[in-house]
Amino acid sequence: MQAKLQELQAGALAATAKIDNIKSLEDLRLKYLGKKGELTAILNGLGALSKEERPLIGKLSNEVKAAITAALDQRLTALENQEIQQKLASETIDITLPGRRIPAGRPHILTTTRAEIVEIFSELGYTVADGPELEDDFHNFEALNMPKDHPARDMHDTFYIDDGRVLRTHTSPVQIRLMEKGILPLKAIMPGRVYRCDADVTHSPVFHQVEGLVVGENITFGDLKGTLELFLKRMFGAQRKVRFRNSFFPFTEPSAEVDVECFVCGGKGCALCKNTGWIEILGSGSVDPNVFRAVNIDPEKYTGFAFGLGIERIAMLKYGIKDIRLFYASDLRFLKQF
Ligand code: 2NL
Repeated sequence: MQAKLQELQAGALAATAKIDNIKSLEDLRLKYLGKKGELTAILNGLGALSKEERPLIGKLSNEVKAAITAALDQRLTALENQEIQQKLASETIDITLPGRRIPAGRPHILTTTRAEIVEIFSELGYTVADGPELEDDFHNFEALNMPKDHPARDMHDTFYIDDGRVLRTHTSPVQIRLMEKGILPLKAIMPGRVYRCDADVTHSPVFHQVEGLVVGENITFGDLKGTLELFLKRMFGAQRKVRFRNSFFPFTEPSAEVDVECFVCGGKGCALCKNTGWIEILGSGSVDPNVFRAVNIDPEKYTGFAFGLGIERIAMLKYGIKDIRLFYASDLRFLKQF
């Protein structure tokens, strides 16, 4: 029995030394120390030994068990370390690899164009106002000298809401609301989103306008001309020629449309300016006395001027953009150019 135990220990230690992976080591542990293991069988059989033999073999069996357990544990630690070393060697991180660039966003070209317009008028002392996009008939039309049957309403391609309200067709209703507050004199611009039921390469059902309004005592058409000339030269360059051309709007009298020298041909005549050499850029005029009456401002005491321009139109002319839908298509190839 003694010899058998010593042989078992020698065999176990030799086998342990040869094991080269954790799985096989576990199998080996079961072979000797598991429930049905060889040493376990001997330990279970101690009861059958004689009284003299039992303590001796019992003691020796425990020593053998301790020796095998120690050898297995030691081998396990060695194999685990080896595994970690292999992992470290094969899974190194190459810290010299350049990082992935995070693409930087930028303001939309319409945002930049609006900001440029707002900046110029802010420097001239204008405040910036805004108001609702869902408007009532009074603020969008009636107060602007366009009664129910007025032919100019047709030109606005209005989106009507069931309850009689409309999606504002221009930012003028913001100016009406401002005048209703009755704080005079006033000098303000209203940038904002407007809606018209019309769509082609130069018209979008949703687009953006900036309108301006100045009301005070002794405000003249000369003030309008000086202000808009200064604005257009700041916006398009001091060299660019500007002209005022007689026009009509229901809410201004007299009215003028303002043209600038063609961006493509510089005045010689081309397809863009239809051979006129001029590009229409905004509408303007002296506030019609009927508009003042609608908001309880005395037209005998106060005068004023107003103007309106389309932000998309300005950006299209300035940057040669041929299709208005490009502004809203979120195509990075387009947006990245600005
Ligand atoms: C255009 C023309 C214009 C106005 C807008 C206005 C507002 C009030 C009173 C008088 Cl409250 N006028 N706005 C005046 C003239 C022209 O816009 O072609 N816009 C794109």
